[in-house]
Amino acid sequence: MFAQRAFAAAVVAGSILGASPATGQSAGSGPASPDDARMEWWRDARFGMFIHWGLYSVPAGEWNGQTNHAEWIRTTAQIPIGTYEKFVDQFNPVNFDADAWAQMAADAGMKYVVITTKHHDGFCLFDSKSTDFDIMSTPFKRDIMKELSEACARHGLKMCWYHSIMDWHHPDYLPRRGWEAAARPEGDADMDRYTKYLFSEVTELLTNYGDIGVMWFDGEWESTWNHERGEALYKLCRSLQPNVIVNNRVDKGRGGMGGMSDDGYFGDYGTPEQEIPATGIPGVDWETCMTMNNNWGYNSHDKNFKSSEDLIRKLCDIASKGGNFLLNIGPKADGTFPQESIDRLHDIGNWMHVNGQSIYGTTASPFDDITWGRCTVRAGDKASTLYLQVFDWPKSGVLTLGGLGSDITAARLLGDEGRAVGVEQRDGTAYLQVGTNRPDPICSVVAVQIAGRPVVYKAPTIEAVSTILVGPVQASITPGSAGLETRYTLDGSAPTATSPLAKGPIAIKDSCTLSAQSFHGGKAVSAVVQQQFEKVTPAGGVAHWGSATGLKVEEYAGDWRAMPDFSKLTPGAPTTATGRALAPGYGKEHVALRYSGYLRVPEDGVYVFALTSDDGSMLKIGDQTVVDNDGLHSTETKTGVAALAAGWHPITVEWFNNTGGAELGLKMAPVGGAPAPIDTGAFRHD
Ligand code: FHN
Repeated sequence: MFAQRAFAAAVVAGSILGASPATGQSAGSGPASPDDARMEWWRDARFGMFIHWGLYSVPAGEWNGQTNHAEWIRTTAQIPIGTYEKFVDQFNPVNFDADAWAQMAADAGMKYVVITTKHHDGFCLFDSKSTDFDIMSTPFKRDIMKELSEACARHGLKMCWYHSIMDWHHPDYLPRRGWEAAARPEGDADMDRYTKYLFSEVTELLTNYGDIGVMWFDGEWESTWNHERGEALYKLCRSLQPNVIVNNRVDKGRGGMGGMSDDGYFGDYGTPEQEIPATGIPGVDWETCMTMNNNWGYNSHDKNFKSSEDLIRKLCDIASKGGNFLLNIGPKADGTFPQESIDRLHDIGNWMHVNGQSIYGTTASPFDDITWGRCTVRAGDKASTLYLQVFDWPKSGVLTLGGLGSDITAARLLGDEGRAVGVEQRDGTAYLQVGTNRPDPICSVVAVQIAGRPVVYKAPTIEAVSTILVGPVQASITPGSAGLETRYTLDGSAPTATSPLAKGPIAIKDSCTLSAQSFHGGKAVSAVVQQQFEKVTPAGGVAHWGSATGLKVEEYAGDWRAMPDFSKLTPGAPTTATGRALAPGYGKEHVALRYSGYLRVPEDGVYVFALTSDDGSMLKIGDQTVVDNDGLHSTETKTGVAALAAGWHPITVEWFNNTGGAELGLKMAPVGGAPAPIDTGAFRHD
């Protein structure tokens, strides 16, 4: 057994219940949006290397004849902790060469490296003062993080740390894995004590290895980690290195593998995993992390590597949506990269050497409907460059770009010695004479210079906090592109060149159809977009609303994958929920709760309700299902609106937890406001 050492105390917040609301400003960030100066290098970088390396590289995915394991092998193969610890004596990466790794990352065009300083198995790849379960207990006895951080500095790469909050080795971490609960009883395990240990490790990582670019947290999804601890950890990182960037997995706001955070949670960017958002997410920083094959950690049997073409086009796709690409390597136990990874890094590097300027420092495409490839932008007030990343080269030799209102001043290929490209523009479409010979079979880039910032013929978007209204609501119309005029009508007719200009919020006072369209030079240049608004009568309250404060809670035992029909079940003895939040505050599994009673609505209006849960949940007010957040999922928030008159309204909140994380929270606000937890005084039951 490896000793955990006494360490400096760190402030740790308390309970799971009563998560205090924070006022978010944009998804993926805490109460204060990330500042541009701190994010600048990361936004410019666009491309980084992820490295998953540790004791799990020794078995290389194989155990007892099974070959489908990887970095999770201690859990997926149910390896007892004492058996797993024996890998420490076998981990001796004699071929590890930090400079070779850094060189391969730099040659591939990557600008930062994120490595697992500690994965879920708890083993530290650095010389930790807080535990002996670290690299110094192996035959290797060298601080790999020290060597790699110095090599990254030599090669102009930002060193970044992955660090797992979840820890299957530390005696104080909870919950235990279900399969080993008997062999590893909880004893006096204490998550506050574990959190201090975690904070001491992070303090070492942000003190002893120079400037660190990103703290990449992971394993935040279990119920023992909460918003208060996430906030404290985020603030610890920033206090140690004010310029460090911290991903959103430090806190509890991440909604599943889609990776983006709800407002009000900490973390400077969203972390979609193994997926690329369908569209760009304007104003939000995000990074897709992805494996080259099927596994993060090394699996010697996993030969299902993505092609270099696929990886290069994914890089273009991600950059064209304004995101970063964190591409993973799973090194072998001897310290070398798999040859398949080396080959792909080499191919990507060759492409980046010619076309990297279409990735670095660019922003998302202003076009929605490019079919032949992708586009990135380097925008400036006086002039901008559109990088047309062409996957499907036109057989005709003429590349067509529709919906461009800007004047093109020049165009050239990034390959083929920068060959100039002839251009014609007619009625918002550009015809680029690229010729039939494409410079690169995977993706050829055409750099198109335009005057000023891009003007693109896109339809405007209509936004409103609610499309049902009791009193006036505000609608806003966002132009489809800078440089366009946006005109609107309220009678359902198509706007004309003399219709009102959309210059700010539009007050909607009655049922109507709002129509909007883009104009350029007095001509309509986009489709008409419309939104119906309906003035409704708010649902009346009830004459009897119960005398006891709080909601009645009935608990049911069962194994569900979706919300059960409670009318067919028998509950345990009812209790009362009086906490500010509805969080059940326990990690019970195979359980359902049904909260019932009455909700006080202060005045007539439309209200938004935000229901957060792991697993499924449902909110009903009166006979209306206001939020349906049902299903087996990690922490997710869904919202719904209801038009309610002042008074008391019947309310039920249903929730179930299958296994793993358990979470339930309900917030509300008048539409347009930030939903906040509901005070107990607003709940009554019979
Ligand atoms: O459980 C981990 C997994 O092993 C890997 O580290 C990925 C990388 O983002 N993160 C977690 C799964 O979401």
